[in-house]
Amino acid sequence: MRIFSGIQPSGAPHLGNYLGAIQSWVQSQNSEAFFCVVDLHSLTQEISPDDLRRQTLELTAALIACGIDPDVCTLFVQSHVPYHAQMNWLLECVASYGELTRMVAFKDKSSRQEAQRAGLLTYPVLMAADILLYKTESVPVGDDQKQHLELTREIAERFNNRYGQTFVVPEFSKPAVAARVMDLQEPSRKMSKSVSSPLGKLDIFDSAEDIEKKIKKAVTDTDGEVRYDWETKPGLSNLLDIFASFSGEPPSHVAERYERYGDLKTDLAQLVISSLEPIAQRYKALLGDPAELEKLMARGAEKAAAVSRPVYESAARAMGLS
Ligand code: ATP
Ligand code: LTN
Repeated sequence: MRIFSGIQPSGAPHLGNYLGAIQSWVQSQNSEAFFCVVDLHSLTQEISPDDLRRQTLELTAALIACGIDPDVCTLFVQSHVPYHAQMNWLLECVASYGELTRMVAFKDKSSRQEAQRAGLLTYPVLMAADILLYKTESVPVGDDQKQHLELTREIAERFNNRYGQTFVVPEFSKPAVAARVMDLQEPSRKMSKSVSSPLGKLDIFDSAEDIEKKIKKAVTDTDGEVRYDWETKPGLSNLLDIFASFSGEPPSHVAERYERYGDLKTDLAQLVISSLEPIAQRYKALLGDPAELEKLMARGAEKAAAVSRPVYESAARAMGLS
């Protein structure tokens, strides 16, 4: 099955990225899987050139530390393969302004930016380009990306109808548990690299002390009963989801074992710390050899370009570009 997914190098991955996306990438990786560090997407937010360069390398190392194996699948950096930006332009002339302004992520992020970058509006078109360039069948992402994927499907179908069969129409795939990890301080909004406060998001490389502190301080409710119920207990249900996706059991079973929030939080902190520790160790070792990482990235870009180039060329030809 051809799989494609991407993640922005806009900071260390947090629990939402890990449980909502990276964990399912690791489980589903095969020779037909493409995973991409989408550095072009990060330019839609303010980021210094040095930070972008460093974070791109760090995220590549983090993905390998989490279990993505560049010998099994293709791991690469978006800007290293020129067809993404080129395909983006073709698809900007297929998508409509109206459908882009309806994207929830655009409305949310543009309301937080003072000088709104045009790239924030066209961001989902670049994402569609990423996906369609690889004839992707399945896109493992968190729940927050569902609307972008629906737009990708719409763009693919419109292109195929207008210019002839060119693209595969991809399917959305999300994890069974923790497809939407919420902010620990504001459980009504998703945990996010760019929006969450330091206490609201738990990064996978946080120290054991920080993990403990953030989980202890996570917002719950005052009724005191441990029960899995997203309607009335979003903060607690979020913690149960996190617990469940690390321990591999249903969240309601976890809830049955606890009577007090404090005990649940203490055990959850220990579980998160012990699960993340080996990843942090592998990450440190990988960053100690940046030349090897650069080599892996170059090999990934070569493999990705070999697949995406003919798809770009057939789309360009179909539109009348000679
Ligand atoms: P930002 O909020 O700053 O745009 P992000 O935290 O959403 O960034 P991305 O790089 O955009 O991070 O997302 C990478 C992957 O992580 C995507 O598949 C996305 O669906 C998933 N993801 C992001 N946040 C969450 C979350 N809170 N819960 C579950 N999955 C998430
Ligand atoms: N928009 C996505 C990141 C992303 C992506 C993709 C995900 C860019 N291109 C292609 C899946 C497939 C996000 O997580 N914010």
